[in-house]
Amino acid sequence: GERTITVNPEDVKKEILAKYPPKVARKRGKQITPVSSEEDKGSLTVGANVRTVPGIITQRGCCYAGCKGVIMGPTRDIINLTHGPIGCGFYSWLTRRNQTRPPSDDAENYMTYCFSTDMQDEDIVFGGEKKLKAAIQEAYDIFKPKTISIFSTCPVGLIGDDVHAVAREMKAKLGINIFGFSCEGYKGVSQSAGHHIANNTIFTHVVGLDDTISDAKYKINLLGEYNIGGDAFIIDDLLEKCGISVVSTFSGNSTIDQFANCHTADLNAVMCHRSINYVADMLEIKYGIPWIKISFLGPKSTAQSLRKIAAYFEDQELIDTVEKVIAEEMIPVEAKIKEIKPRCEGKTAMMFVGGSRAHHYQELFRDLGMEVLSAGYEFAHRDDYEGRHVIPDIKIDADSRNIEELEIEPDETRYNPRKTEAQIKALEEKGVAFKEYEGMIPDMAKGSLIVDDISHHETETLIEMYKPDIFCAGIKEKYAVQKHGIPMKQLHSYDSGGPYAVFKGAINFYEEIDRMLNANIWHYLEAPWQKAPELSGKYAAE
Ligand code: CFM
Ligand code: HCA
Repeated sequence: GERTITVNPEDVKKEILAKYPPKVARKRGKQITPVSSEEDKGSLTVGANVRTVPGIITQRGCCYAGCKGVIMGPTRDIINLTHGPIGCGFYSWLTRRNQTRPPSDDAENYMTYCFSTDMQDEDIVFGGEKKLKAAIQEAYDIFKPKTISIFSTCPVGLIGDDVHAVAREMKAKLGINIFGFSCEGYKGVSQSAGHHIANNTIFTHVVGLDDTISDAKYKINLLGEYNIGGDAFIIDDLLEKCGISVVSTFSGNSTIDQFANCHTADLNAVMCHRSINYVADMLEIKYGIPWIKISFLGPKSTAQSLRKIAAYFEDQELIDTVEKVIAEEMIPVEAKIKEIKPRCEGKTAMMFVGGSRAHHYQELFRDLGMEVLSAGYEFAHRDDYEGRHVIPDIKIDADSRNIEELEIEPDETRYNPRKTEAQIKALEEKGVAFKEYEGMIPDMAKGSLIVDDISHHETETLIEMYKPDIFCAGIKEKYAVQKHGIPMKQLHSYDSGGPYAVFKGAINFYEEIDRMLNANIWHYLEAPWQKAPELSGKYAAE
């Protein structure tokens, strides 16, 4: 449709930066990118994955959240034990809406439990290892789990507790798999560091332990799908309908045995690249399993992803089944768009979420004829904006599972969308594989603004200048945005809604956006001083 945004994104950027001290303005300026013309999009950059300005009120979370909550949280049968004061364990208890479906009532399911060592002053002063051992023993005695994992919180790193030594000792003692994560909250600049630590640890301690190969015909792993609001359930249903088997999902509704067996899949389909690209790369380098980027958000992306998977297997029967399923599933989707689009067309949205959804969800809004005025990630890296992925030129020792070298943070040799054709050719000759991975930039319209690691002040300025019809982010932003009289949809937890993935979920999403945009309540939300500006002085004085 028509993509016309009348606000000048350069003006918005200027207005945002005008309120900052010069040093902060210079730093933030690199992370705020106006899309001023369609032609120049190929040369745009977005500064990302850098330290947040202290005190700026960021959306970001911590390394522990990325490791314990995001990657390991959706696993069902691992006892995830937080080593730290009770707050970290308590506030990460069931706050992410990942779901699970144990095969029977007596199957292991620790999802609803909150395990913590509950460190006290005494443990901080004299060390917490004794308490950690006791907690592991207690969890083992009560639940007899197959696996226990330990998550380090900030004080653990500060006082020097060795969670890995404790894990080794208790593993030998109890004879079950026990491993620790050095995911102290302060590490790195965001949740992103926690994803990397979780990926490396699972690869080191679990992947490859079970070599049983199932006789399913088309075996894939679904990487970076966390079953928020039941998304993974309906993705599984759709894949099953196509005859595609999922060996392991990282990590929605997953079990430890699935991780252990994931290296027997033929293909890795990567949904959220940001959180799980490390596992995808390691599986490719160590086991030769290729990965492709897919997305099951939006009917077009879903269809394209199914076709990509089918094309990989080069099997006409699968290709035909996939086409049949797409044709069938598209009928109610098209009917729903036809019904709802006239009520939403021409309206505008903004989305500031995590490391992939601020891009993936744009398609669902465009289906309704809506334009995205501004978007950004909390903690993604430059490749998630600028695209192109380069497989690292690092080899793994196949026998020892030594992946130490992959601790190296991605740098210019690994991700660099700005490589010249000659540089790409030279790298390809050295055996470095290039992946098709479109970042956010190609989808952003002329006149839009990209903002990485957005702050509260920046959010308010965007709302005032662009006046979006709907705003999408997380729980911390929800009520501040609604006080502007703008409907706010959470794209992390989906509020209480979902699933939104694949064809069926798209229908749910369109209905939800229609309800929110066309609810009358927002028109009543006007403060007295918005009608009569002279009152603002009176209210301020009171
Ligand atoms: Fe990937 Fe996620 Fe996201 Fe993410 Fe997250 Fe999440 Fe998110 Mo919240 S793994 S990057 S760290 S898609 S928890 S399921 S919603 S910020 S955009
Ligand atoms: C996290 C989890 C989170 C938080 C969501 C929110 C999630 O980053 O620790 O702020 O509303 O999706 O649950 O991203």
